[in-house]
Amino acid sequence: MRKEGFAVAQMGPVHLQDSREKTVKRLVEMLTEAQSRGATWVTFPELALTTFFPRYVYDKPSEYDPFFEEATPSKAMQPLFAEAARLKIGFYLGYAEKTQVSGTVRRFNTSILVGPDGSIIGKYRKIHLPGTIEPVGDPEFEHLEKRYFDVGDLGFPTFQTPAARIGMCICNDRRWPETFRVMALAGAEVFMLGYNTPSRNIHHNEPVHLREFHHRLCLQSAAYQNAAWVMASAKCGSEDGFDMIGGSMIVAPTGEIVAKTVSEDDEVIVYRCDLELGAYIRRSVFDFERHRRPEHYQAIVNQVGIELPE
Ligand code: CDT
Repeated sequence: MRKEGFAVAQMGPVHLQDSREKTVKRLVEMLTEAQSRGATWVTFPELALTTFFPRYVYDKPSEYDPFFEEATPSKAMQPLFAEAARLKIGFYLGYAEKTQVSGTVRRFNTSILVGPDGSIIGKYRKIHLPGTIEPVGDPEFEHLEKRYFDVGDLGFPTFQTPAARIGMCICNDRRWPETFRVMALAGAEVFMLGYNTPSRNIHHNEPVHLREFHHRLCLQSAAYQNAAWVMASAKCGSEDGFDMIGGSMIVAPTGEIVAKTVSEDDEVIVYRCDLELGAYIRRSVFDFERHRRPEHYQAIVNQVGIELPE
């Protein structure tokens, strides 16, 4: 057995007026709890330092730049980095990143993986950005990630850590099976992801039980079909009146949910994950080397939309 304690630290709402200082204090408290309960890794949510600002319409960079971090670690993140290094615990953190790429300002919906020694192991920039560039005109359904963020430019990298090979993705990425298969093909044993999922579907009105069902469906199938552990962390509850689903969870490579939050508030769940369980499944039913047939999967990389055969 190769067991390791993993925690998921779910966050309740972060309101527009909440300071970064107050929010990071909440993260530090959960990190401390996770460590005291035996975890060596913690997964925090997407855009964990601020409210989920893509629900609001802003026109000028001067209006939306205050939600972005320009350094890693930024000043706001420093107490979290310091405490994690002191406790020797690694973490995944989602935040809005403003940077320069080839002399041009770029903004990404980003996550970083920080090792138990406080060093940055790796970075991921969200690829499947949901929503629209232009406002739809109804504040209940506004979701403007395509307006504020560039499409991630780092692919789906995986990182070897002392505990396991870890892959990262963010929220809407979990609805796309390609996300997880690409990481699994690069050896990921654990997928970490943070999310902010509005209780209302941005495309159409849908009962909230379906929002939660689709969330579980994606995570459980990703875990099972790729023989990997999934750590999924929500920012949830009502942010200034905008509801988001909770349901943070840890899913085993069998597809079973082994730990799940019950609140829509700050809450830590911990599970001692057996990394050998995934390894066994990858040697049997999902032995990619023996069973995959990529010569029949070409449409997946050659096409974006549906093309009817002649
Ligand atoms: N943050 C984020 O990516 N939210 C999306 C909303 C899409 S609604 C179909 C999500 O997938 O949860």
